[in-house]
Amino acid sequence: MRVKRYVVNALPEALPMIRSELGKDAVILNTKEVRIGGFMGMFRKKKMEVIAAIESGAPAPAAASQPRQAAADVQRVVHAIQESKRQAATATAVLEPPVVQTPTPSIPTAPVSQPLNRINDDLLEEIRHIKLSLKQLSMHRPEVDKPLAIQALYSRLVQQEVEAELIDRLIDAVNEKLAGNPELLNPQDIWSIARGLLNEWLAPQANHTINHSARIVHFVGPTGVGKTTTIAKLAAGQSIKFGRQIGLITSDTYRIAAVDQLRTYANILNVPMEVVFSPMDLPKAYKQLEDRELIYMDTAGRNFRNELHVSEVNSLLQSNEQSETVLVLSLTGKTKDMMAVADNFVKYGVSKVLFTKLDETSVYGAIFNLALLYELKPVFIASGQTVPDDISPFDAERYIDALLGAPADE
Ligand SMILES: Nc1nc2c(ncn2[C@@H]2O[C@H](COP(=O)(O)OP(=O)(O)O)[C@@H](O)[C@H]2O)c(=O)[nH]1
Ligand SMILES: [Mg+2]
Repeated sequence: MRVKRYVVNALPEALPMIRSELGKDAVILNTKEVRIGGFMGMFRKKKMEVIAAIESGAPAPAAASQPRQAAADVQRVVHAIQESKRQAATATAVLEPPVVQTPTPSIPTAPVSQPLNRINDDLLEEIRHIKLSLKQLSMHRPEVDKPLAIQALYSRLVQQEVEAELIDRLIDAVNEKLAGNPELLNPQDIWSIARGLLNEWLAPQANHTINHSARIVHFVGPTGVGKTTTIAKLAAGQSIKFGRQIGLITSDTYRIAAVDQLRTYANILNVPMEVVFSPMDLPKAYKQLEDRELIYMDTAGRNFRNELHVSEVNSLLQSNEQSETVLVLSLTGKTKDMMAVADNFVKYGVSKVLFTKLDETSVYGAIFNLALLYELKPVFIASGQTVPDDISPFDAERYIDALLGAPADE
């Protein structure tokens, strides 16, 4: 058996070295973090030590690898993983009984210094590591055989946190369009094809606003996303610009400050405000505000990834009149969390979403993800703390431009 030690910054770096020096059947026996260099024990660099081995007599490594062989690399490592997995299973005889008794040349015999179980544990741990690295590798280099402009588009969308399935769908659609026009391979053309497709896909969810016929509009969403501030912005806009008779209700009685916050805006705007502590208080509040044309209702932010909280807030949203519920989400939130919250509210028939804090991020994928995957219609985008100015209706074309950014340099 040939054993070699590699010291690298991260495991994926070692894979091509191992492959080219020990061949495709090499296996990783161990990895550990080491610190090297430095001065008097300071400034030492964190590195990873990788021990790889190949059984003597295994096929020699292939000739020097081509520069653009990431896909082939991936294939080989997957093969190595499968072999290692099979070995681990066969050696422990726990996962499945050995079927083939003849030893495969790719699998190293256990070094005498380590007990077999420990090696198997290490191997399994390693496999987990490699799988993760491969996933990351394939996330970032998925289109190795594709033109650079397509790769750049892919990277842009990954960086914008567009969901993987939507990226794949878009890249396929762009490629389909290109099949008839292979000369359109420069970034400008690719970007404009992508822009066209994204606009087309977003169109059913674009150009919507809060229902004009809704007299009561509820705002729901996680804590701190900007519900109260948004209500103040919209109420100010409606009453100052359009002279509409607005009324406010808050059910956010978890925090005294939350009631005071909305009351401050109500006082500034000179509009009446009612506080409700439970669904039973609602009829009285509506009665008090019966002369109002439009009522905005603020609610308490909760952990709405928990469906129980969603059903709880939903019980507050009942009314006999035309009403609508707007889910408020902050663009600074994590896409996965937003999707979990959206999923819960969509079940209760919510179809409008309002995004806040555009000014605090340069990652916009969440809007597209929620529109395409949950059919949520973005109605407004808030982009700052100033009441009433920092809010505007959602503009799909501007949004897609921001999402795609400028075409990559050629
Ligand atoms: N940067 C930025 N901050 C915002 C925006 N909307 C609200 N905020 C701020 O976010 C914080 C929480 O807002 P608030 O309305 O109390 O959130 P709520 O808990 O959902 O009612 C406050 O400091 C707001 O000023 C926005 O669009 N951009
Ligand atoms: Mg609030």
